[in-house]
Amino acid sequence: MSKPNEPIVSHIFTADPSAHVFEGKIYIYPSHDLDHDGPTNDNGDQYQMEDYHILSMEDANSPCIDHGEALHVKDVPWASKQMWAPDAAFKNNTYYLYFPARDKDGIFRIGVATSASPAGPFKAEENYIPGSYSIDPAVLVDEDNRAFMYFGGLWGGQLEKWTTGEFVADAADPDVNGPALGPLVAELTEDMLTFKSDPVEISIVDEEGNPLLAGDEERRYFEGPWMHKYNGKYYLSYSTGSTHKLVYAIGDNPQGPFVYKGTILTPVIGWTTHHSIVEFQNKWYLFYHDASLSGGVDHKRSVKFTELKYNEDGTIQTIDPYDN
Ligand code: FUB
Repeated sequence: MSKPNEPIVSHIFTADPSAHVFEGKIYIYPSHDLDHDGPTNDNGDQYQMEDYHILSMEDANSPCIDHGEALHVKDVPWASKQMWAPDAAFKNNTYYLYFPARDKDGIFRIGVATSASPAGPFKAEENYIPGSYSIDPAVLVDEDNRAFMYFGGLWGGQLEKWTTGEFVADAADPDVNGPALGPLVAELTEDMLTFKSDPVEISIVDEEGNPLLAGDEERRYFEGPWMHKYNGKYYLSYSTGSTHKLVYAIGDNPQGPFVYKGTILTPVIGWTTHHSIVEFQNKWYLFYHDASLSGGVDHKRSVKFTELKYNEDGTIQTIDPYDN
């Protein structure tokens, strides 16, 4: 049986869960962490994932099923390594798996693969999405059927290397007193396989309308964007990376701007934190990961979930992952 705040599976290490309700069940699209003891660095070389396993749960109390390997890097013609945090979407009677990986030049790009089933297997397109770069795709199919991809991650995710519009391997970090880099958003074409136009940077501002600064590590965007809607508002949530929190900002438009609101999840065991938010059977759930099962090894993580609650004004109640 699945239980809140416990690993939903323990036979493999899983991370970066993107949860969706498809065909009346909860489907979880996680990264599959490899169990290795190689070195760790700020470039994220320890995150050596090679494939994806898709998980599902009939409901929040049911056992979690592993549907097996859904896509392997060897079957992605353009990719070389590091199949990082994926997401999935359903449109045109097709399931789409979006995933970042390094291309043959070592540059992170975002690819797409398709399937008739939410559990896969998925078949990858020949090339990555033209104009895509960096990591952590999250896709919202809005109520009007327009689809948006949110993506981008600092450090190992290379986002700060793209500020000129080209990849600059030795680009300097953003000035700590200047605006922080936001995540990117791109509308997807009707067939869900390409961007309609170039990605644009999302603005995240404080309550006074001032952009969050790059040095504001408690609140600024780092990686792992997620978009959900609640009472007609758009909620952009993300990881603050170096301060290890999941935080959120609210806006009226899927492309922003978004006003910073607060913390969803306080730090978990392990360096990274990454999540998704999904409504299922009239409750809201936060899917997240930590490294407790491996005794705190950053790249051996496990997906967990817990209920997420809103206040009457639409703000989210902060969750302590270890307050059971
Ligand atoms: O899992 C590899 C990377 O670690 C993800 O892409 C990031 O969001 C972080 O969780």
